[in-house]
This record gives sequence, C-alpha cells and structure tokens, in this order.
Amino acid sequence: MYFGKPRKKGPSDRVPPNQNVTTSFPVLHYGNVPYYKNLDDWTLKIFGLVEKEVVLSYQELMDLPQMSSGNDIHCVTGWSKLDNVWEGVSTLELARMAKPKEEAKYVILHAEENWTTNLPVEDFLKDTSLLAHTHNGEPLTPEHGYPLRAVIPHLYFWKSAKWIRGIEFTSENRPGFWEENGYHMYGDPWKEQRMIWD
Ligand SMILES: Nc1nc2c(c(=O)[nH]1)N[C@H]1C(S)=C(S)[C@@H](COP(=O)(O)O)O[C@H]1N2
Ligand SMILES: [Mo]
Repeated sequence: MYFGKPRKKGPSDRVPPNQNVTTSFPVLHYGNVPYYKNLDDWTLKIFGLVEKEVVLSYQELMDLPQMSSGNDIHCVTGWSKLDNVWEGVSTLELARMAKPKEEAKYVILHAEENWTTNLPVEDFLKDTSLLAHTHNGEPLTPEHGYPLRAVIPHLYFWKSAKWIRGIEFTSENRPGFWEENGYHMYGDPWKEQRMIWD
C-alpha cells in the first residue's frame, strides 16, 4: 500500500494546531512596561512553602551558575516564533537554595504591577525552565521583560512571566491574572489548552 512520500521533518512538525509562524518578535502583555533607572532596589524573592525564604539582588542572581535553553514560542493569541535561545539561571538552581517543601505542588510567578501566573511545580522545575536575562545573545529589552523573565519553554508563552520579582510555592493551584480571566490553568499548546473549557 502506498501512503505517499515520507514527510520530511520540517517547521510544520514544530507548530501546534492553529498557530502561525512569525519571524518578528511581537510584544504582548497587560499593563505597563517598567523602565528601571538602575537595579539597586531590584530583588527576586522566593517564598511560600519553602524551607528557607530567599531574597536575591540582581548581582547575586548573576553570580549563580548560568544555563541556556532553546524554545519555540507559542502565544495563545496564535503567533509562534521558532528557534529562541535563552540564557539565565535554572529554576532548579533557585529551588536548591530555597528548598520547596513536600506540600509545594504549584508555583505562582509574581511580576511587576501584581501580575501573576500559575503552574505545577514539576513544570516550573523542568530542566529546560529558567529565569532569563538574555534572548538570542542580546540582553532583554524592557518590552520583553528586562531585567529578568521566566521562560517555561513547553507551555503557552503567557506562563513565561516578564519582569518577574517573586516565586511563590503553594499547595493549591491559585489562578493568576489571565487564568482569572478564563485562560487555561495548564496551557499545553499541543493540546490547545487555551481557555479553561479547552
Ligand atoms: N508580567 C507579564 N508577563 C507576561 C505577560 C503579561 O501580561 N505580564 N503576558 C504573557 C504573554 S500572553 C505572552 S505571549 C508573553 C509575551 O512575551 P513577549 O512580549 O516578550 O513576546 O509574555 C507573557 N508574560
Ligand atoms: Mo500570549
């Protein structure tokens, strides 16, 4: 029986249903872009169900071991941007410092202006997840999350909080900003988990 030519592995295998590839880098968020004069007062706080609350200055964060991770961005609004390379600090590195407790099953990422997003702890602590300061070899621009953003490579990109300032470990799955507004609690682009009813 003839099933046609074997399909070459191409970009289409990397684009989830109902997404369109763009080579631009759209900017998407709710609220205002923070413009920092300096990072003297900037901290990243790791708190909630942890053995040890941790507050890091920007310098302390930069002194931690650095990693890089690649991803294809899939925004829930339908655009995808392939082949991104991110550099920053592994979420596992941060967890090693704060030691999440056994009861910590979820993570709430806190950004400037009280914007939040939620995800399971396993997804946050996947070895590909990081807090990034660099995208494709360039420092993040203010619009894309300077000085630091989460990158959760395998989920819709709204889980990748820009301007991150806090990581909270929780026992319950508390909806974040977009999740309160009907977006999915998990957000797997391959299952098209866009809205809560998907
Ligand atoms: N703090 C914050 N982070 C955010 C958002 C937001 O509204 N606020 N929007 C998310 C959404 S929906 C997307 S698609 C990406 C967009 O990132 P970009 O602007 O760098 O492309 O940021 C995510 N992170
Ligand atoms: Mo998005």
